[in-house]
Amino acid sequence: MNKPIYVTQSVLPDLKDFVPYLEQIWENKILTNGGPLHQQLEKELCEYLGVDYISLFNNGTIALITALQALGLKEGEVITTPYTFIATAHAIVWNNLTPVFVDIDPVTSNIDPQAVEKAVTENTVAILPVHCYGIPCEVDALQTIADKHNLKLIYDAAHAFGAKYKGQSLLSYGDLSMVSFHATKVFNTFEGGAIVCHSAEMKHHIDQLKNFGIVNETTVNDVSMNGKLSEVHAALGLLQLKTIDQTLQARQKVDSHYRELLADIEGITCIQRLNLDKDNYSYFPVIISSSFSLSRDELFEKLKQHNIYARKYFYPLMTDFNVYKQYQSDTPNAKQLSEQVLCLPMYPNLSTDDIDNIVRVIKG
Ligand code: T4K
Repeated sequence: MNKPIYVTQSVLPDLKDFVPYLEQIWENKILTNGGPLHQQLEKELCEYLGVDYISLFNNGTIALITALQALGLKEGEVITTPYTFIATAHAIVWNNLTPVFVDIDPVTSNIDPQAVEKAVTENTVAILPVHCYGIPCEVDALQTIADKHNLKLIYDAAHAFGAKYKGQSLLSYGDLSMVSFHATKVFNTFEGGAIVCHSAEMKHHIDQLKNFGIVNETTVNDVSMNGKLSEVHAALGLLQLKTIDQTLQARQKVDSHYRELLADIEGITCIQRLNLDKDNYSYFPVIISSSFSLSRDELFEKLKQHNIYARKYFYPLMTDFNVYKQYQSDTPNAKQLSEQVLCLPMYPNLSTDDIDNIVRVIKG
């Protein structure tokens, strides 16, 4: 491969289409603090996603930290998955809460509700599942457990923008959902993120929390973050939203082309994206099992030699990072998947020729 192919490539609109937005910002002199473009993006996202309330953030991590704070979780255990990006666990610990890592369902790669149920103790205050790769968690089973034990349910839906499940946005489940608009995500605002919630009161509370906890000039109710999204980022979001459906269609083509070419390779399994009403094709994870001629790590290196930069999302497991070793638990499914998974390049502009070449290298 002459040019490097990375695991993803950010989607960007035509620069000339962005200029009028910048001119508007330069004219208004409103750069942040919930300006007109920020408000417009919140409105358009609610319409596009079919959700009632959304609060924009400067990134998904601050949004997730704030989501836990917004639910008043001050101490106790939060049950979560070890098979995720480090930010999921960081959000728990930033809130002085204790992460409890339980195993995943090896088919969906998401937290196993039975393992969650078993891990509930009198100290449990919340469940924090991840819709890994944009594949839905078992939302009904998790909600039942949360209701039964009076727990908060917060979804890390960083990968789930645009996905629909059981007739509604995947972001609409649980008490709160966080989504990421990072450069590497399906919908990006360079950096950015949001919390989806279900009442005007909660949105108001979250909006105060993302603005230092300020209520008015003389009152501050909480010790919280500056989580605001700037007008420039909001402007980009408005522009990206215009082409999001084309973006998703292009991703779908990449996904099906890969599946067609990889179908008959012994030892390589594409993770199934089951039961979605609308998929966003966030990632293209494959499992490299022992019947393949190379190990996962050998294939990773071989692809690299051909200038193809796949990624081991999510290896190491959270509990194998030094900072989380103290929370070690027995999660054999998560361990196995993290040792076998490889996310192949997946982005709308990945050409059919590039996919053919990637698969040719895999086939060796
Ligand atoms: N929860 C979950 C489950 C998450 O996956 C994430 C983020 C979060 C929470 C937190 O949300 P944010 O706070 O990020 O909004 C990336 C991303 O930085 C991170 O957002 C993402 N998950 C994670 C899974 O992946 P890296 O360290 O792998 O990214 P990096 O810089 O190696 O980029 C990968 C490839 O993407 C590059 O090789 C090329 C391409 N790329 C990257 C950047 C930064 C672009 O095309 N343009 C770019 O601007 O973490």
